[in-house]
Amino acid sequence: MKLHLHFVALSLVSSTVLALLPIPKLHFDEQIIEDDETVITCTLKYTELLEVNLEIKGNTTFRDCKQKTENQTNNEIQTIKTCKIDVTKEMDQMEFTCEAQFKTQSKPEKMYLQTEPTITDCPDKLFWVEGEENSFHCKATGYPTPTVTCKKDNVDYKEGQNYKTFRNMTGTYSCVARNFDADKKSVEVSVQYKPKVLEIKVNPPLRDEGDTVTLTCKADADPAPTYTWRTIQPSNVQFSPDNTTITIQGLKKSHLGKYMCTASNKHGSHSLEEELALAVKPKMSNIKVEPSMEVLEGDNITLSCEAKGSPPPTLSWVTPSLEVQRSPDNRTLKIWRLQKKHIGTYSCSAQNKHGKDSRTQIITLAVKPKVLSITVKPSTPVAENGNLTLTCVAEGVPQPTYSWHLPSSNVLFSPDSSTINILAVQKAHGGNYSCTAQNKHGRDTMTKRITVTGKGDKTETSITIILTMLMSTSLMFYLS
Ligand SMILES: *[C@@H]1O[C@H](CO)[C@@H](O)[C@H](O)[C@H]1NC(C)=O
Ligand SMILES: *[C@@H]1O[C@H](CO)[C@@H](O)[C@H](O)[C@H]1NC(C)=O
Ligand SMILES: *[C@@H]1O[C@H](CO)[C@@H](O)[C@H](O)[C@H]1NC(C)=O
Ligand SMILES: *[C@@H]1O[C@H](CO)[C@@H](O)[C@H](O)[C@H]1NC(C)=O
Ligand SMILES: *[C@@H]1O[C@H](CO)[C@@H](O)[C@H](O)[C@H]1NC(C)=O
Ligand SMILES: *[C@@H]1O[C@H](CO)[C@@H](O)[C@H](O)[C@H]1NC(C)=O
Ligand SMILES: *[C@@H]1O[C@H](CO)[C@@H](O)[C@H](O)[C@H]1NC(C)=O
Ligand SMILES: CC(=O)N[C@H]1CO[C@H](CO)[C@@H](O)[C@@H]1O
Repeated sequence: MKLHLHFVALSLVSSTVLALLPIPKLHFDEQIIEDDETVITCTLKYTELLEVNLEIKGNTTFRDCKQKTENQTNNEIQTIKTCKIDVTKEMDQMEFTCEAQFKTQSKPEKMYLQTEPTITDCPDKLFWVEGEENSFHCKATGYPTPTVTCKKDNVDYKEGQNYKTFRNMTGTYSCVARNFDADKKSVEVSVQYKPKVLEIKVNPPLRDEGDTVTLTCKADADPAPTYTWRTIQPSNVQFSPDNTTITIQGLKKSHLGKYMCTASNKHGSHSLEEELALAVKPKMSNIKVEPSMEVLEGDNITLSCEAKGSPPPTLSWVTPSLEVQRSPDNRTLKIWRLQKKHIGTYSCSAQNKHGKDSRTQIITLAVKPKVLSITVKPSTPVAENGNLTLTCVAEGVPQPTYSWHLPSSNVLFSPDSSTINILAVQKAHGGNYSCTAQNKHGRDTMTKRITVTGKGDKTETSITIILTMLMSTSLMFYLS
């Protein structure tokens, strides 16, 4: 039982091996005759070319042994070995074998030793140009082949890969070659870029004819750019040694216009244009009112507003009522048939990009004079030699002025002439006193009749003018 099992196992091995390894086969000549020579042939068929050495073995002497290999049509390769023997009587049933000695060989493979990375070819400094594609050229030796990565600000850049360059890539990178070990090197990258003109600064910000004006061009570039200008009057402007600034002494109208600054470096150039214009804050003169700022209802008036400045300021009005007529340029404002709602404060503002100025004007309602009363103290009739005061009260806007028509000129006037004083009234002072109040809008008159009565004699009157100054001399004037 045990033996049987062993046999099965062996046959299993043998059949597996058979599939893998070819077994040579021995052939004898068809007729083998005593004392003659015969050829023993060994063949080996296989699907692949094997380096094989066939050896025919038996207890005799072989001669003329030959081995050849030929390709069969069915893709088999056949190796044939033939040997000759001289047949003797004793050879009957002699056993022969054919032994195949194979020699097979793998493809040649190199043996690699594990070696730590060493950065070999890695420049200390790299100069890149913005917008282009660039890579770190950091080669390293080592086995397994190390990966090389350069890092800045937590961003990794792989060796050999191209990256679009931005100026923020300028800086120090730590390049690491890594397999089972690591090698480090720091690489300085500086990114250059073509110029960009950021601004042309005009100084002073506010400028008028005659001023000294500078235009300064500011550009960002690496390497630093050179500057050139296209100017209005090249003969009349001075360039700074580095061409960043041009100076105009005594600004004239002919200097005004467009100036262009160009900044260039080896990577390109960029230009910016700036308009040189006068720049003057608005300055206004007072609002003019025609014919008058005191108005009567129904009047037609015109308000006008003037402002200087550069660029020419735009004008705007704030009015008590919207029922006004503006000129298209807002310089004048007309009010037709003025009403009470038009009374109030008018303001005109002038504005340009450099500033603002404004003026206000109050429009008041004018009132024609009206004499309200002439009061007499003491009351009439007036006794001779007594003192007499007449006061004229009138209304009107503007305040009216007073004038009198008197029976006698021997009176004293108050400074505004509204009051007259007579000291020691005489008969001649009797008569009609007319007070006239007047302003530019009109006049009004009221008359008061004064009767002087004598002491005892009712018809005779003597007049004494007492020249005593009752009031301060500076406030009074005396009419003789
Ligand atoms: C058989 O063919 C293979 C390729 O098919 C060739 O390399 C080899 O030399 C040939 N051998 C002979 C003996 O012709
Ligand atoms: C660098 O600048 C580019 C473009 O402006 C931007 O896309 C990128 O995120 C920036 N990189 C870093 C690390 O700041
Ligand atoms: C300044 O500009 C002029 C032309 O505008 C040019 O000829 C000159 O070389 C420039 N100078 C410098 C220092 O860039
Ligand atoms: C104002 O103008 C109107 C129209 O022109 C006219 O009829 C009116 O008489 C004018 N008023 C005054 C007070 O001038
Ligand atoms: C005139 O003034 C008004 C406001 O008061 C403003 O809206 C308008 O733009 C001004 N017109 C001009 C030509 O400045
Ligand atoms: C009149 O006024 C004068 C000066 O003030 C005064 O001296 C005199 O007494 C007055 N006469 C009368 C009658 O009041
Ligand atoms: C004074 O006025 C009255 C009427 O207003 C008049 O009758 C009289 O004649 C006038 N007297 C004088 C002296 O003018
Ligand atoms: C193993 C074997 O058979 N050996 C024989 C080989 O042949 C010689 C003579 O030719 C014999 O003596 C051996 O016994």
